Amino acid sequence: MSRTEALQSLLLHELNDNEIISNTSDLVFEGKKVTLQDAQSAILSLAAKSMIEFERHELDVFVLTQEGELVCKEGSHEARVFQEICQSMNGLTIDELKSKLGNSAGVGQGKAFKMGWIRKEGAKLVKNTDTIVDDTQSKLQKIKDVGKLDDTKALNELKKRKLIEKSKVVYFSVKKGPKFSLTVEKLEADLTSEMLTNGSWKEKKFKDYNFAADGVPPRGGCLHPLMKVREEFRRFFFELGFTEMPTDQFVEIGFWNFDALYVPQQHSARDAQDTFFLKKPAAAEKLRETDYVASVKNTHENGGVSGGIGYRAPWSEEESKKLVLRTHTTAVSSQMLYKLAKDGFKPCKYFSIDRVFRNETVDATHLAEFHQVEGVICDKNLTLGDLIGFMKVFFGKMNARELRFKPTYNPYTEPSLEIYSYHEGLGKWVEIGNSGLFRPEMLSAMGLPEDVRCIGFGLSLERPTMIKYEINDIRQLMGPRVDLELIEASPIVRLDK
Ligand code: FB9
Repeated sequence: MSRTEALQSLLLHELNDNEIISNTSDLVFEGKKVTLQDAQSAILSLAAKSMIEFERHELDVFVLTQEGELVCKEGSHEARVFQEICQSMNGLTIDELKSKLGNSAGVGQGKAFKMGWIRKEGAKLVKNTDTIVDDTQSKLQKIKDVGKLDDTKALNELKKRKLIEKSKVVYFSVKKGPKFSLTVEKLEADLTSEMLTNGSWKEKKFKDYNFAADGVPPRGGCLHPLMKVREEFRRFFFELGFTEMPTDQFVEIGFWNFDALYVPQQHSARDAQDTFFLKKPAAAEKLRETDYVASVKNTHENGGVSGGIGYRAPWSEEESKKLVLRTHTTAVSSQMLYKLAKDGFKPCKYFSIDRVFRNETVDATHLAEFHQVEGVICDKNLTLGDLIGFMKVFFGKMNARELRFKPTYNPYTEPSLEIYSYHEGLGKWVEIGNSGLFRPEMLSAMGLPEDVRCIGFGLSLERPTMIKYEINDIRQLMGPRVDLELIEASPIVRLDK
């Protein structure tokens, strides 16, 4: 018999003997008063079977504080002071009292004085009466027993002395229900296939179906904070007239991830310690855009028609056919720009926000993958000024107002600028992005008109998300250590607020 069943049978027998139970907390079970929880668990299921009916009652009572319990057990501070003084032959000094009673001495002697139990004689405290009655203790005992005291003055004084405090007592009164019996019928909650096959369901009693019961609330999905911030960025881009690039393919050939972007085949970014190369299949059978491939080869080797001198190194088609996990979504931008050249140039604005993969050592700010946010703007005769101007508009949307630009190097843009903004919350300048004008070597090889200029810029999704959600370890945001509660509880954020 489980504990609840034992409690239920105690209740039923109590009812059987006394018709009603006026206060469940008077019941004793396993030698102790029945707790509210116990009573509740036993009562609810019996009531559900209409074997009993019950009412819940709340009572404001006084309970002893920890100090109250101490005084109740050992006597009031003033009484203990009196006893100490009595035990001493010729009275005690305050310090002697303190050494005997600790901080009870202070409180106690004050009260004992007021009660006229002791008096001062020189430096000594001596008794001023022979016997005392420790009302405080007895009153506390009374309160302990019945939870109340019909002497409000005393109550307020005990409250003031923090020996008692108000508390709420909840208890149930119970009476027999229409289906009262001493034995609790175990009602089946489930009709199992086994009951059906062995026919045992015929003699079983089943719980009534509670069609009103709420089902288990469906654990609705929730957007990961990164996806919430991604929606913010998508909103910004659409508001600025950008078109989203298709980024649903993580695997690219080196040609689009590197060569089309004029990244030299000897560049360290193309080494396995920076890039994830696929093993099976390791390379594409062939490159489709043969003319374009030829002009990329030409440009890498001697500058092609870009006006540049190229890298003066042999360019290998084999190398460019290798399959990689894209290291940046710029691998998609290169394909969109080539398509733009083939379909006939017209001004355009593209953006992408998706995963990129870099073979980096994982630490609090780096994972082997992150989400790149990238924008590309193409039009005739765009300048560095246009780039800087647009960065102010773009980052202005997320309240990054005060921007600073620092020249940097990317293989596919020249000039290139890192963008910094002063972050009030962090109280420091934060690098919030990277940008540049795509190199003519890249654009001319695609066949884009000579006066077309393309601005490119990028940042990560993780950084702004970590700042917005005050997450300082990127592993709390992505990966096996993510705390799902945190994800579910994470509110929608507005980057522009
Ligand atoms: O996100 C970055 N910083 C950042 C962005 C936003 C932000 O909060 C917003 C104001 C509210 C806070 C910080 N960075 C780019 C800067 C640094 O964090 C940098 O250390 C790390 N970078 C990543 C790459 O790390 C290897 C962030 C990632 C990055 C870097 C460059 C590009 C994209 C992502 C790019 C590009 C590009 C350039 C030219 C043409 C096309 C694309």
